[in-house]
Amino acid sequence: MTNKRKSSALQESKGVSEPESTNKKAIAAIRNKRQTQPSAGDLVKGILAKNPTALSRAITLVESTNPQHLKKANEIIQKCLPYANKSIRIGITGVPGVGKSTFIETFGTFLTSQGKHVAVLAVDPSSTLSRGSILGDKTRMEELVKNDKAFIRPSPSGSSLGGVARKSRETIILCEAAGFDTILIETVGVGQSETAVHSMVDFFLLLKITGAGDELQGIKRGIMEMADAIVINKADGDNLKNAKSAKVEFNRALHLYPPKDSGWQPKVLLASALHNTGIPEVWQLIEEYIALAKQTHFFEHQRREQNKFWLLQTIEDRLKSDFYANTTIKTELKIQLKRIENGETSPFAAAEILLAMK
Ligand SMILES: Nc1nc2c(ncn2[C@@H]2O[C@H](COP(=O)(O)OP(=O)(O)O)[C@@H](O)[C@H]2O)c(=O)[nH]1
Ligand SMILES: [Mg+2]
Repeated sequence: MTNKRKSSALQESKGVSEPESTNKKAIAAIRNKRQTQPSAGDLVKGILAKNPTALSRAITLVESTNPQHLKKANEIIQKCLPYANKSIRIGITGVPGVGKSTFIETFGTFLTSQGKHVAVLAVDPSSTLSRGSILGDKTRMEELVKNDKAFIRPSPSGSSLGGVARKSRETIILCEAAGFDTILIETVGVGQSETAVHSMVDFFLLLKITGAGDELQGIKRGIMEMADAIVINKADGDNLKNAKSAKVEFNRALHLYPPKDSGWQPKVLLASALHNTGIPEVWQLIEEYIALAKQTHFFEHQRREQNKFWLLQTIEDRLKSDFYANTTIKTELKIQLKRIENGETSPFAAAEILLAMK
């Protein structure tokens, strides 16, 4: 997604990392869309100069399926890495309708008012066709879309969650190199997407709303354990009273879990994304967490562990996609599937045959 109004945005501190003359050339090359493609080096210069077009174009390369584009994307990422990692990455999850997009609009706007530069990404493997929930939700992010200090990118398309998540991870690096110090990643609570997002953020926020009956019902197993904070959204109007009692209930539930590796005790807060209440308190809590995690070095430790995880994940994804893309295997797979249908072979014998093929 490119957004003209946003585009002017990032240029306020252009020329910080590179001499002005080289930047001008690089940016001219980037703008010169119709003719030659800008080189990886030009895009890197543009990103470091906080040029939003360069950032968008590099992200498009990351999201491409063309091997040439991916090669270029890898080169850009490699060059941006030394300038990345200087941000706070926050994951935001919750069931559809809980108010994630509204929350990001209000919270993101608050953060920019504090001088932060906010990049908003989404991990939503279900939105391959619609090009991302954020795009559809732009009405909920009216202010942030126009905001000079914000960059919003919808979910990348991809056939697998692993693919979508890998692209988002690389996009984080590019955003950080472009000077974004706060990364917000929205994820729908479907499939394993929240697990993927949890493994790429420093702080994981679960949004909840109060409903009828047992407040703890309907939470997928494991999500409570991942949360560093639960924000009960829509704590406004007639709902405020219910929200307050839900807070007590969630707090009690959180204490039943074993302590987290970070040593952090997750907290429950009330907020209204729509009426802008409780928002600074959420940021204060995140800052408290980051201070603790940095002091204990858990912060760096977690990022290192996440990098190891993503190395293995990338290998797995690649092996799998290479395997299924192989034409000999494709043909044999059809044959073996047919044989299984006819009861002529076992899944294990068929798998052996396929795995032995190259
Ligand atoms: N009363 C109230 N409504 C809210 C609040 N936050 C979001 N909503 C509404 O809830 C609906 C879903 O919000 P949305 O941000 O799209 O949720 P998402 O699906 O989690 O991204 C919209 O109609 C919002 O206006 C809130 O704090 N209070
Ligand atoms: Mg949304």
